[in-house]
Amino acid sequence: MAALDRVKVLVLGDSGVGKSSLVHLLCQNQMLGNPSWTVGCSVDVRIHDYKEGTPEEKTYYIELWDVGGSVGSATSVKSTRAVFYNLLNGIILVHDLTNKKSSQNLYRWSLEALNRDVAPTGVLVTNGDYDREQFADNQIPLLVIGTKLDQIPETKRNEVLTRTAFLAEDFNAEEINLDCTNPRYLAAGSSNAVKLSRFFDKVIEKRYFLRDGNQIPGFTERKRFGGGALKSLHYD
Ligand SMILES: Nc1nc2c(ncn2[C@@H]2O[C@H](COP(=O)(O)OP(=O)(O)OP(=O)(O)O)[C@@H](O)[C@H]2O)c(=O)[nH]1
Ligand SMILES: [Mg+2]
Repeated sequence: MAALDRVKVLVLGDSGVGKSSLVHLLCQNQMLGNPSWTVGCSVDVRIHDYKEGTPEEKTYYIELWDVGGSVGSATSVKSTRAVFYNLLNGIILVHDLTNKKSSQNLYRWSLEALNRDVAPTGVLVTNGDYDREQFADNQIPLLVIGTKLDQIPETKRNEVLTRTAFLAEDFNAEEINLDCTNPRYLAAGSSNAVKLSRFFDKVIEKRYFLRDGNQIPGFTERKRFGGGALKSLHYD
């Protein structure tokens, strides 16, 4: 591939919520035919036109890091996952609209990736508690995506969508709800496609156009800097 500037976006959420299906849809524009559990992490790339249709238009690679959601929160497992969290520029939080627990767990996923659950010893801790204040100063753009909309009966849609709107508000994020097996939900020009494009623009803008960038150091770098204030690092 030609050398284009790129950004790294993590795709996080519980096992089975549809992360791999979503990434396939985003990068290949089609349904993932034979999904199987993701072990470790797999990366796919989407080409994105930043500020499309304006004089500043420029093409970027969006690396989507699909981190397998299986296994729980044992310290060793979380430390292993932390490898993937280095130098991230954005996070897509994925939850299954038919599974409330997967929505609640997004707080944990985001705190884990944003390194907000690092104990003073530098060990990633298991902590089910979350504090909304912890997102108040977050500089990493977040997008909340609810999957399996097709599995929600019409009669329940309002209730479910009200719940997810509150969730997205907690993260100060836009939300998209869709069926990952149906490319129509991200059709060009649709409101979902516009939200998605706006999110990627924001990620690129923070990474390349704002003075301090938005990358946060990963686990190791943070230790190196003494676990103090977050610093901006460049990874290319
Ligand atoms: N009906 C429906 N099924 C979906 C949707 N999204 C995902 N699925 C199905 O849900 C199952 C799990 O999807 P995956 O994409 O493998 O889930 P994952 O989040 O990558 O799971 P891990 O790799 O284990 O973390 C698959 O059978 C998908 O076809 C959706 O929006 N609607
Ligand atoms: Mg997967």
